Amino acid sequence: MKHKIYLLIGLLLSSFSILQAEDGSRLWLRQPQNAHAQVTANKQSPTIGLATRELQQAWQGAPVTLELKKDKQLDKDGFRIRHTSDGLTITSPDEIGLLYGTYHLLRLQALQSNDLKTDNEIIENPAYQLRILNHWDNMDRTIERGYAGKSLWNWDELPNTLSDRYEAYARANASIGINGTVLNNVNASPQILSAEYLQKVKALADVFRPYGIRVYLSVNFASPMVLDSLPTADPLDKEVIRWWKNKTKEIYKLIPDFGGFLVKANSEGQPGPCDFGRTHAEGANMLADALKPYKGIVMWRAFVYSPSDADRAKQAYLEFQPLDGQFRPNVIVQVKNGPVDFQPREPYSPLFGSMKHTSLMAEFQITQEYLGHSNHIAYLAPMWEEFFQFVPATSQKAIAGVSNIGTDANWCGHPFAQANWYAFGRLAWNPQLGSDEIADEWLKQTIYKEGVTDISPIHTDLKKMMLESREAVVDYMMPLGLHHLFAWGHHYGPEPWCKVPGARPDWLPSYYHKADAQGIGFDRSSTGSNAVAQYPDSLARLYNNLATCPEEYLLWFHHVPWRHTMKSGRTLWDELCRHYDAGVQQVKKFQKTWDKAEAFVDADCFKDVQSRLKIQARDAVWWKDACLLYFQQFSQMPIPYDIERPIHELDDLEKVQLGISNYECPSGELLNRNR
Ligand code: BDP
Repeated sequence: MKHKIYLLIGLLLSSFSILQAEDGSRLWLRQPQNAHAQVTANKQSPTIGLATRELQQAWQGAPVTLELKKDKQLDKDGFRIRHTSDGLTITSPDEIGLLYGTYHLLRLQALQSNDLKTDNEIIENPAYQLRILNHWDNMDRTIERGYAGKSLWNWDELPNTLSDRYEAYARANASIGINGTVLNNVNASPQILSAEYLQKVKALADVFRPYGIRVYLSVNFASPMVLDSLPTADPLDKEVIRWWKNKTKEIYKLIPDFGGFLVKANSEGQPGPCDFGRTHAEGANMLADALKPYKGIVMWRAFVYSPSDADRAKQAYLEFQPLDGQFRPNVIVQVKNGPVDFQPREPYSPLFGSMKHTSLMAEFQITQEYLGHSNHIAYLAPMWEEFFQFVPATSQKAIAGVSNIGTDANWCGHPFAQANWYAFGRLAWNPQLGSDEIADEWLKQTIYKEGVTDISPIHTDLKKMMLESREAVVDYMMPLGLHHLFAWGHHYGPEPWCKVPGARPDWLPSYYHKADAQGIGFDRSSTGSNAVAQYPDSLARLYNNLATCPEEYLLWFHHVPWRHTMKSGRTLWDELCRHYDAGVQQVKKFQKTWDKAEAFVDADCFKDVQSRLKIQARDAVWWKDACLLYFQQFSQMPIPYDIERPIHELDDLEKVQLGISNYECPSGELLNRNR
């Protein structure tokens, strides 16, 4: 009898854990934890202990040996997995490499990969040494451009209370090779450097350390003035230099492996060295000197643009390129992937390749500020892959992604948004991995419910949906090189007409689309702002010529007549209409694909994605109608008769007001979701 009760309790508990387990909180780490693998290691340490435990609990195969050993073919984080007479051996020169090797092995197991079956050795080294998440988390736990709940960091409770989520966060990151985290927003509060907060930061760093995650902080350049009332923050001032040296010392005393500082200076109202007549290099170098004794680094952002006459797309280059060669070796200039601002599609930033004597790193945005927040499916690996075609990983040692993580049970809001966190980590490790392969990995590890053995009826379609999703967003929001048509402030819906009295012109969509009776697009050719000249000659020529400019960048580089003949033989106007409509039709197709997935995924996840796709489908129509009806006032041309007609009045769309925490979508419905 007693046994039966235990059995019943056991069953209840296990079914409860299955129920619990399918809320997305386990991310891509859902392997059963009931294995009893035999694991030995030639050294003990907290990190090797983690690797051992992961394998013991989840590895279903032969005994594993963890071998810490120098190996000419392996970088610090690299690893080798080889078959031996008594099982498998994972080798790495560093204990963190053993943990990465462990997660790699477990991933191959989850994917039932053939790599495991062969006797081949696996050798992996990361492409980038520093693979960093940037959190835009504020001290009050709001997240700038965050759509998945509050900040994970509970500053009020730290350092005494440590949420379980901190370790889960570190583990998830380590499992995909991420090895750094900038805890706070680039629009940084000086308070983060106060003695009180540094204790809290230390507590997080202690949790993350065994997982190989180093902590970095965004710093406010005026911190010495705000925290200690210094009269200036001039980087050449002796007191200021001393202040930063002391502050850095204080940090390293608490956190000996602290990574360094991330700085947004003289950008969008943030203080910086230019306030004191100094250059970005002088500002960055002062901090770099303070960090150097501890091997810390400065990541100095090149996201700068001022309300000047110069085309905004040219400004980062104009300001930073002349400083090439002036930065200390431990400064890395952090450049957004495109020259404007994380748009659904941008050409790459011409700063890459033009600063031969400066370390640069790319900044991607994982959070979908400009791609439908956590309401839209937009798998971003194809966008990053596009970037790597122009900017190979070999040219840099670091890469950053602006995180999309928050307190939501599934971490990222939209269940598919997790795939972007995953893809960022995997690409930072190996940019050669295709979007397809990464989508395949993520889907198989994450999305199918337990007990589903045959995914073949749906897997290819789901993968296709992911792979096509970013292009669909481009199509229904901003095709053919259009950019920044977003509504003021929240960057969610369309507002190509937006006028705000007294606003900076470069904060208004008309600055970017320049629609008029003749045509549409920003002339950045040699007859216009000449931004093309910032690119290497061959590309500059390609982009400069209307006839050769790739159509996906056409309206980025050219102001094009409405009746211009496109490659398809259609007019620009017709082509534009077709792109918008294609985007809408794609989302409707995604809805059909997803509905077919019902039997294969958890019921709540199914409903969640289904309802977000409804929002996305409505939003896509809203975008299409808003942009086409607005631009039609200039083109004066009919929307091709074979495509779906608008269902909105332009007047009504112009009245849509989007609030911060909820918004009324054009159907009149009040949506309130992760805004
Ligand atoms: C823009 C965001 C803004 C950020 C800024 C930045 O709208 O919230 O502060 O970038 O990267 O995309 O500094």
